[in-house]
Amino acid sequence: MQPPVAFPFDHDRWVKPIALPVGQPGGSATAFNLPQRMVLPYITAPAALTSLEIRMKLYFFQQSRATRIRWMLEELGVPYELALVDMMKGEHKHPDYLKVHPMGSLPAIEDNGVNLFESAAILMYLADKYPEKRLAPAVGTPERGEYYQWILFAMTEAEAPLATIAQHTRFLPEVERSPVVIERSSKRFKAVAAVLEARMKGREYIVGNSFTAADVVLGGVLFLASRVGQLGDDLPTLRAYFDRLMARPAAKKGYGG
Ligand SMILES: N[C@@H](CCC(=O)N[C@@H](CS)C(=O)NCC(=O)O)C(=O)O
Repeated sequence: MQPPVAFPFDHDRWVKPIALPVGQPGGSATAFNLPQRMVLPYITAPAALTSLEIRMKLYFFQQSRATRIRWMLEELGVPYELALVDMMKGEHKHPDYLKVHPMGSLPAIEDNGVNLFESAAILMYLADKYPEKRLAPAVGTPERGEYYQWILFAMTEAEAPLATIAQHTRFLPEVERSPVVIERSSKRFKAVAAVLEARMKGREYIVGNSFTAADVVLGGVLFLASRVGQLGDDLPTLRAYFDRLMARPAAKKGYGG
């Protein structure tokens, strides 16, 4: 493990290094708006890599969808650095971060000059970028069609009501919360979850016979479902699938920090 390097700036305010064993993918945690020259010395990467070879920056906050991207990067074994955006302090609305993500949302990545946001888009991009890892079915195959189908189903049909429930149970001011909206969204999610429960019966993965980025997308959505109390005992197959996904070392890294 590399020891942190002392810097001539307010270390506690801006930099929270995440120590990673040498030889493991992963990288430093730095504030998003630090000049690059200050960021590079923090990188803890496989011994064979120099810091200059790390090109993947993930804008990260532990309680956000950025965890799914970290999970994916860990699955891929791609070296990366974390640029911490403290949402509790409102750093995601900082003008510097708005240049990265025009909505001021997480996650976003910078990959060797390519700036991307939208978690599912990032996951699909990463799966395609490293075809040798086989985390996406080949283009033009039936499995590829199903891959798109389940990713979009997860993001639009499943995550939308869950995000609404999260807003009305956690994030909105009390006066703006609506039990009616929560009830309606919960009903909608139940219908969606029933489809997923039926799909997963007798299956290990959501698409084909192997783990793909679609499992990361769905795993991330089910993580949200579990957090807002929507992954109940009435969904035993889905819960077992979720548990299997969360037991993966890469997922533990993404969600455990
Ligand atoms: N559809 C987007 C949703 C992004 C999103 O809403 N992220 C949350 C954190 S998980 C956020 O940044 N919320 C604060 C905001 O958008 O102002 C994605 O999947 O990337």
